Amino acid sequence: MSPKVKSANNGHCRVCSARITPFMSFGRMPIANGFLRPDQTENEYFFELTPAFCEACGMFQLLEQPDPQKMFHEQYAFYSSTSHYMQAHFEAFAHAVINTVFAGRDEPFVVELGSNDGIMLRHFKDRGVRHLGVEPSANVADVARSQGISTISAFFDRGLADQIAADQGGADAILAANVMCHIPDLPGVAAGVQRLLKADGVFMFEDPYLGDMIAKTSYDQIYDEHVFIFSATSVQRAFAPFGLELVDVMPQITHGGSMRYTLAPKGSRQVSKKVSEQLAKEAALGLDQAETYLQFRANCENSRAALMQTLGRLRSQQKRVVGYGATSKSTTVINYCGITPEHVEFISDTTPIKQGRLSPGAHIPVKAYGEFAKRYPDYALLFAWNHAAEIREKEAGFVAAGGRWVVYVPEVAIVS
Ligand code: JHZ
Ligand code: ZN
Repeated sequence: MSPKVKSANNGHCRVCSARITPFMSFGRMPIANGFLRPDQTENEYFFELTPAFCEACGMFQLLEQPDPQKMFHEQYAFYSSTSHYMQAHFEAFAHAVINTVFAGRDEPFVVELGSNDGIMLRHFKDRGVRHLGVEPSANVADVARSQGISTISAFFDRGLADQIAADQGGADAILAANVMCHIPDLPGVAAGVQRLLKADGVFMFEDPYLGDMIAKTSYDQIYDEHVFIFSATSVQRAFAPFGLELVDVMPQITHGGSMRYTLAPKGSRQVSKKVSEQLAKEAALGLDQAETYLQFRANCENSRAALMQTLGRLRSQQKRVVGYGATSKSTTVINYCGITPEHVEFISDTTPIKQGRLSPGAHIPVKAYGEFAKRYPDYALLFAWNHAAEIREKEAGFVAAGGRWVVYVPEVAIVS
């Protein structure tokens, strides 16, 4: 293991402190969103990506995670608003909160953790709702501020919760999307939420769901930023010591299968029967069994072998293969499988900050979308598979021109 990174409490669960051991290693990994300028390749940072499952509390987590400042900073490469579908998704999330949680409340106050470029908070702002975004990555926070969305650049913890509560009062709702699974000190955030939430407030967050990842072998959800992959079981147990009860769960199709969790101060709301149903489903899926993760490991190895066999064959046939979407997830796939610029000529991505850079670890060039459209390749390797519906609709012309997609979730296949 790299000496530069700390393991989780020296081999103990980040939530319950029980001893944990990794069930596999994805090997040496760079920062998933660490797209490099050509002059930065020499000092690239690596760590060992090792997932572990805590048999005591059921939390799926990384043993090692790089320092947060290495991942979230003034050059953070992921802007939430790059997908039209995600824009619609967060508009619907905001309206659901306004129409249900906030119905009948006087001047409700909403706080979003990890508010990125304001993709969700803008809908509260537009409706005149008092809001505050907490976003440590300064560049994306600036985009939100420039649109009039109140945002502070900080990491959320108990101390910040005290400060917000003192300055602005308690929150009617605390929201987080694709954020909670990024924060290693989950108990610290839970303490902050407990402090900031009003007695009748709700805490709602959504993240990629462990059940989907296991069912689809979508191991690319595992990368430096995702220190946890949650289940209803692990969420319920992690927040209970902070007086927060899991009162509802709602599956989402976003990010290849996510779950929205609603928590509230214990006893303040009725617990939906969907919670017990989900817990029973998870037990039936074996999400609390160590053997499930050994099978997952075998599935990852098989997926890797099948993908490299396909890419190797296309390479020997001298086909042009281009990656579609320089996702964070692709960093795990590329580096775990051993994909090189020999297999994939470049990766097309619409995010300006990623263009002209090299992919983390394997140094595959990232180019603007125009390069893809200008001269279609024979095959496009769909790294942004979670946006498949949106992308395949948009790229009907690529398929009509004879192009084919290489996909690897849930299985490696070539599709049109
Ligand atoms: P996308 C990020 O993961 C990072 P990523 C983060 N850690 C997280 O948890 C999840 O989001 C929520 C491009 N693209 O959404 C844009 C096109 O080029 O799968 C993006 O760079 N053309 C916070 O990075 C990337 O693909 C398109 O048509 O895995 C998509 O990244 C579309 C739709 C996207 O998230
Ligand atoms: Zn634990």
